[in-house]
Amino acid sequence: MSFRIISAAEAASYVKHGDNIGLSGFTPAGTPKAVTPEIAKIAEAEHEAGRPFQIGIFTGASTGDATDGILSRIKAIRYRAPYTTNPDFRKAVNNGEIAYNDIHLSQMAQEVRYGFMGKVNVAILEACEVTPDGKVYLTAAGGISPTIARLADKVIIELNSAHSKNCMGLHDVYEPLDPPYRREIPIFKPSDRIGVPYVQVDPKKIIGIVEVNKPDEARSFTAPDPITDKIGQNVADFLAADMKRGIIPSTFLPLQSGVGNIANAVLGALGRNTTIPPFEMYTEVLQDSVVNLIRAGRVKFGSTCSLTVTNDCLQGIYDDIDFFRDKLMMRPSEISNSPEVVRRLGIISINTAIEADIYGNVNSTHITGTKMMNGIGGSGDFTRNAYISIFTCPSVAKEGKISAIVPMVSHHDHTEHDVNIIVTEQGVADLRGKSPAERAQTIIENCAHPDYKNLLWDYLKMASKGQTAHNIAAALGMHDALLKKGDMRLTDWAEYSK
Ligand code: 0RQ
Repeated sequence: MSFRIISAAEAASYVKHGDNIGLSGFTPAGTPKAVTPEIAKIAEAEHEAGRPFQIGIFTGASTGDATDGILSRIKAIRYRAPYTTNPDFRKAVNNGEIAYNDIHLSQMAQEVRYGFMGKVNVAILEACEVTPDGKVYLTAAGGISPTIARLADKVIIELNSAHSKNCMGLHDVYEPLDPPYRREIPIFKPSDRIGVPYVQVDPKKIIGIVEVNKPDEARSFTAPDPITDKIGQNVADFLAADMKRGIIPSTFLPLQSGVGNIANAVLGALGRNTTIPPFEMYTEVLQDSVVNLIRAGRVKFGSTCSLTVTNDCLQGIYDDIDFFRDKLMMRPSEISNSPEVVRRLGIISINTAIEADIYGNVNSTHITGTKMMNGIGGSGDFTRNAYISIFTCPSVAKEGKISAIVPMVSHHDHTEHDVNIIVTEQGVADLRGKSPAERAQTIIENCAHPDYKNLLWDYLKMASKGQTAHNIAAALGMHDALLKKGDMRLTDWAEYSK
């Protein structure tokens, strides 16, 4: 079957008000970029004509400005799941304009299959190659593509020549059956290949191919600063010490690491610490630092959902594909983030907290309990199932006005039952095997910023005893001080003991 070449505008015309669109990609990597701005133009015209036009978006993780940015600015998004990082989308969510369902990334494909979010009307997949019998070779991410391609009524392919055809073969596409027929996912080491290198789409559903030449909307990283460097160093030293005392096997264990500047700095530090042997990654996003470590022989293999790298770095992989082909693999998010596989492989997970409380509960998503930052991403998939779960963050934010260590988190993403280690630039709190009282001592002593230590010790003194000591009236007092006085250092516990 030969497919029609259509314009992005024609492709967009198949998307109707009230539809749900499914997108390939995971982070801006591999996300379609040509059709969504055309959908935005239709929405704008419809709004000007006084007619409603809003859609739902199902995707792997965050997208770029060409999707979440453009569509949220013109109020064309009714519903979206999961993770996103776009500042305009964030504003719209926090203004109550978009129904945002922030779920674990491993669950996205299966919740779409289970029918929790409604129908997929149109799937848009970015590809580097399509064969006449409907084999779609994805670009820089696995995401939820196999599921949306199978469930959608119509499929649009963005054939993007900015991605080299050398990407063919880097994917391992596997979609589990749903219960009661689900079997084990047969991955026993990060490099195990269990599927096929393409997404099979029913050719009859492909309404056309949009030819595109647009690089991924990749974000660049700020260079590590002394704080992120120190956090990275602390993580590397901690892991090296755990290996020395036999908790981590001498062959080491596969690592997962989240996105962002801290994650990039942590990986850099791990690479430099040569007491840690060359290791493997079983992760959801792979950033530039890991690609450099593969080149340096410090990372032996990277299983990931996406190549969330800068465009130069991606081009470097494509140019050097003979070197990278047996060292990299991309998987759909329900496999890269599978709790079953994470538990089996004994992953060491490293994710980022917005704040942690003195007992080890972690908030990764909400500012002062109400405003969405990005979302939970895959951090929960890995944390609860990890061999060792680590959270990192600077001990203070916003020039010291905010402490990342608080008496009680203002929103819960990861509970004290799941969090093993907290690392700030101040030090490392090892919570394993400890009671809540012991955890509080360790976290305040090792992780809190000196400006906040006494405030936290004083909180503990005024807390009523129990398995988990708290003063319920004062537990969010530091957040209250931030909201009322603009600085957590101005917290006055006396206000709560009246
Ligand atoms: O604000 O942007 O105005 O400077 O949050 O913080 O320190 O630059 O760190 O870029 O790694 O982001 C948790 C948001 C951290 C991110 C979070 C402010 C701070 C700054 C960014 P500015 P940093 P990062 C991977 C797996 C989700 C969970 C996860 C994230 C901005 O890492 O979304 O790891 N993680 N998922 O000033 C107010 C606080 C704050 C604060 C930081 N306590 N109060 N503002 N900030 N702490 C994702 C995937 O699965 C794909």
